[in-house]
Amino acid sequence: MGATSYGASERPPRGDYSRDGKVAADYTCPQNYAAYTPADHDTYRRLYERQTALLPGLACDEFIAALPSLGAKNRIPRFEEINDKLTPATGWEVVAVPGLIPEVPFFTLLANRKFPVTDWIRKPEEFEYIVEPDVFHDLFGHVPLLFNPVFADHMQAYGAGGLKAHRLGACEQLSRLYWYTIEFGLIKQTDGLRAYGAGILSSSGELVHAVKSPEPKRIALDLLRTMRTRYKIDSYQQTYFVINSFQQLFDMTAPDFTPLYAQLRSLAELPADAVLAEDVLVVR
Ligand code: HBI
Ligand code: FE
Repeated sequence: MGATSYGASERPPRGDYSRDGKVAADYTCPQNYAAYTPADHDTYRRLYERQTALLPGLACDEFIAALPSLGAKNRIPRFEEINDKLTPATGWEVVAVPGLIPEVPFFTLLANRKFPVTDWIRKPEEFEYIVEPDVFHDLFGHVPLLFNPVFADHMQAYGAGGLKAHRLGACEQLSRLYWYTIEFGLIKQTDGLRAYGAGILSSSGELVHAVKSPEPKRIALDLLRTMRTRYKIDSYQQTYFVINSFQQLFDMTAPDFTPLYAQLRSLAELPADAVLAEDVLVVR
């Protein structure tokens, strides 16, 4: 492959990676707060307002409980304002990056409890959909659950696991686990299915689709099954994987994955809409 991979695609990412020499070796940079226009702050306000109206009955309880810790609703928050609360809570720190960054720097930041947040925001005409993560996706989608101690520990373990996967040449498999949990995961609550994945929680259309639509398959999370399953980056998921709790996700992913990567080498990859006889289907 050769080309640095940025998330799920090889094309050079959007964003200014030079920043007049202010991008550090670990890809972090100062949040360019002065660069935000009134339209940028208004885009954030409108996205935040629309998304929070959708959350009841669709977002998991832990997310709804933690969201107010994100702070400002009617403007893009300053990252240090969030860190004033986040770091004492779970030791995590939001750090600004110019956009998608290569896998090893990404995993290294997570392993050190630093969550990379793209600091630019989509243009008003991209209000409905944007392919690459912007500040709204990263802050609104990912940061609230970093206030949850069990999820925060899982994210740090994921980063450490990512560095090991890189050494073993298993990043593609592990990125599927990331995709189907941290980005597009569902959780079963006593009062029904809810979303915890950032890609779902930050999308108006997919939040309803993932939790309520009869179309997609919903399968109990199984590490081998999930890491075999390819995903799409520019359409709603055809399959969602479901956990019973964050503790279950943490416990399932705590052991060393080396034996799993060995098993995966003899198991065929699966299309995003595959259904296997052994799948434990979850009903809405
Ligand atoms: N970079 N900034 C940023 N944010 C991500 O979510 C991200 C990334 N680089 C790589 C990546 N995600 C995925 O490929 C992970 O599976 C590694
Ligand atoms: Fe994301």
